[in-house]
Amino acid sequence: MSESKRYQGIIERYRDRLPVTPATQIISLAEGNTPLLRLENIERKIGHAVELYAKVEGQNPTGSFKDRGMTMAVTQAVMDGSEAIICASTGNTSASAAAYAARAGIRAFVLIPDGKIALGKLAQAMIEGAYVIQIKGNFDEGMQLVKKVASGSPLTIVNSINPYRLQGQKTAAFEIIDTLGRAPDIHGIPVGNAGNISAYWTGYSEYAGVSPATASCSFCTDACPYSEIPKVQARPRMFGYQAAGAAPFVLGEMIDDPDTVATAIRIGRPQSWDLAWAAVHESGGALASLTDEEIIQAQRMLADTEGVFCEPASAISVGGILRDVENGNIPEGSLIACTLTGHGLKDPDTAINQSGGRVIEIPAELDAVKRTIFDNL
Ligand code: AN7
Repeated sequence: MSESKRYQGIIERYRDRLPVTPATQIISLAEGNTPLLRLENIERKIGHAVELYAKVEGQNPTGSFKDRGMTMAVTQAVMDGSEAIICASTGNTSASAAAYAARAGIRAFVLIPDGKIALGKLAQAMIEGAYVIQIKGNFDEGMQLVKKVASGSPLTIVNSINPYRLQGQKTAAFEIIDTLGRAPDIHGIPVGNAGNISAYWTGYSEYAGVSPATASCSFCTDACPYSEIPKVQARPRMFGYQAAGAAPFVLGEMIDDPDTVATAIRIGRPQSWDLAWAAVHESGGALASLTDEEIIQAQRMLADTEGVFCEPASAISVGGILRDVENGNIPEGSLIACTLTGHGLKDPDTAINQSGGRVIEIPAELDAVKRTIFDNL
């Protein structure tokens, strides 16, 4: 097969918009090129005239959007001669870092919070040969430790504070525009460490030919400079959603003990604080929180209405958007894209516990099978 026809990942596809040269040795697992699925059943069900799409990022090589950033960060780390990468992670970053380190033939050290990591993610990091370090603490504590240990060392941090991560992740916005032929009116996205919302905003801004703000906006107030910047039509309004127990943006301040069923976004001290505020304010968007119950309900609805199984942290985008459509914050006629950040199989425990579906146990006899089926037909 001709190499030029084989899909080779986001760096190859968007190399003119990424920090690479012809000499760059790309470390890729053919990430990106994920489906933009129209959620037709949900559209019909809600009875509002909106066009709703999901960018299904669970279909990336390690099952989350992190792969877009990781291909870029690990490619750069190897070009810089780094022999090891390190990250703190609620799970997906560790799975992705481990995979790309394996692909590159370098070491990965991952710090994960005690207990609160979904089983699938742990399995990935372990089988992919990472040094999995479980700390008696949460993600935010892990992040601080990573920064300290990496400082002045040959380790490359591959959390989203590494600017190459956001460069890779911005390609999801490119793909959405390339698929739709235009930018959506609204983009809904989960917010944890806040790298992804910032990356999407960069991507949308680049395609619209404008630079996103880089100045700091440390707090959401009426006097915020970003609220004065005119909205560029070719960019969507960014709607970010957090879990109610881990919603520093909604509270307007960092928090110490985040907690939520959506363990991926159990983060109280987001690293991309200023960039995320800038994205929301520049775009005329909003930040809101959903309860664990609303999150699980959205996860279940996506699965049993559309057949799309995403993890709880991902479902928050669709749950939040539908609530904002319902309460009029999002106008009728809007074209909306939501990012479903990670695959549902990452967290089988939560799916089974919350599914509400029952496994029916019967004897291995024809009569019993018949009765069970025909009673429920
Ligand atoms: C499924 O893996 O932070 O706001 O360490 O796994 O860019 O942090 C994961 C974050 C949303 C939030 N959805 O994205 C990690 C980690 C899923 C995630 C987010 C994460 P950011």
